[in-house]
Amino acid sequence: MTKNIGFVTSSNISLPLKAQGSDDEQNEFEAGIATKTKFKTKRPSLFRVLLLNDDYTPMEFVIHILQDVFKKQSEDAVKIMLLVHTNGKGEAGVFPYEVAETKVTQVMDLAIKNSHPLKCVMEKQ
Ligand code: TYC
Repeated sequence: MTKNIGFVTSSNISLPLKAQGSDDEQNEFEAGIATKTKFKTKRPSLFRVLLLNDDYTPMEFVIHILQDVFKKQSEDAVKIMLLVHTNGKGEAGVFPYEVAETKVTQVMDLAIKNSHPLKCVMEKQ
């Protein structure tokens, strides 16, 4: 489909410029009216990935998870682990749905493989 987004002017002639657009704009194009489409773009929803505290998972394992899965620097990983330990839960990161889902799966797989009860969940921000 074509739409008019302006005019090319050369001395005394004006030509409509062609671009993608709606039927209305096609008609406007044919009528020689300048229009411009504003395409609506939706930002993807974000999801918080949370680690939950428990009494048995070693602190070192949680720090390792935060570094390996969530790419945290060691000092940040220690801080987050201690926040989870103290408050019961804490944010490991914020991601689009599919990335968050992958991180949760990675954490749960590693926890199970290492026989730790560590839980990881995601929630819409
Ligand atoms: N509470 C655990 C301990 O004292 C440490 C821990 C921290 C476990 C964070 C889980 O998500 C967690 N060993």
